[in-house]
Amino acid sequence: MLVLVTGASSGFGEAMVRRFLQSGHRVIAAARREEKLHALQDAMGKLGESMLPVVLDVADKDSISAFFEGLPEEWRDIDVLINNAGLALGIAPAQLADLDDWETMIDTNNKGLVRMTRAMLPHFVGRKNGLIINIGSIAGSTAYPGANVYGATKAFVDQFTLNLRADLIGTGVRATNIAPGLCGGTEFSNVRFKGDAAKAAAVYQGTEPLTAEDIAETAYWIATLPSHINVNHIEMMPTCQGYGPLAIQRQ
Ligand code: NDP
Ligand code: 8X3
Repeated sequence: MLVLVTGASSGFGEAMVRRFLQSGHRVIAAARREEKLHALQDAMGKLGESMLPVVLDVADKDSISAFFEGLPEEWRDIDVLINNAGLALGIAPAQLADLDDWETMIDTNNKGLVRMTRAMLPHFVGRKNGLIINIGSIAGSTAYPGANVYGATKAFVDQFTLNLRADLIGTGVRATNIAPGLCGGTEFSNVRFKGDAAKAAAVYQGTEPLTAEDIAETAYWIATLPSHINVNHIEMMPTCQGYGPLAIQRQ
């Protein structure tokens, strides 16, 4: 298989690159931080020869065009697109949130994902085969304080995936949304709290969260299922995570 992973420079994306390479597949690893992609390639040793690191900013239309135009011929017959690049910025209530943060999340988690998908679809439909794995979140279905636009971007990812299923019926092209809950060991909370390491670490204190490897294993399982099976949606949480009561303001 040839797999394209966005957001491959850390966290889930990096773990996915490792997982697919370790099982003998080829991977195009895309992200903005080129040096991290090259470090990953070096760390993979001989397997790194099956990895193509490419700079890509999914929030930038021109970067996406340049990415696809620049792919070498032998790296164009992509089987699986994993739309993993994404981020949360801030946890402030909506009335205090930074509008630029909101726009960055929409540009990355939604516009970027949609553009990558639209660019790949003619290829997948033309060859009657292909798989799109989108990385959503439990924040797309469970409201919590401060999730405002981040959660909404992930709800978009879920419904977009299901609507892809509706449009792609009969084409042989599959689509899945993986919606994880609390997952540690990635840069997610460092990015959300803008480099405040103490705040980021507190999120996982006293928990046994999911790991990036858990998500990579799930993506790998979906990608290696027989082609007549489409997993529409998977929601996964660590055992230590559950649901709380709805908030009620009492007089
Ligand atoms: P990380 O911050 O570790 O990884 C995010 C990746 O996305 C990085 O490789 C980053 O690379 C890349 N990225 C961010 N913006 C862009 C952009 N504009 N263009 C291209 N790449 C970009 O976080 P995670 O691995 O935890 O998160 C991966 C995905 O999983 C995200 O979509 C996140 O919302 C989702 N998720 C995370 C959960 C968690 O608890 N960790 C739970 C549920 C979902 P670079 O900066 O080099 O571009
Ligand atoms: C990341 C999981 O619960 O922080 O999408 O929103 S959560």
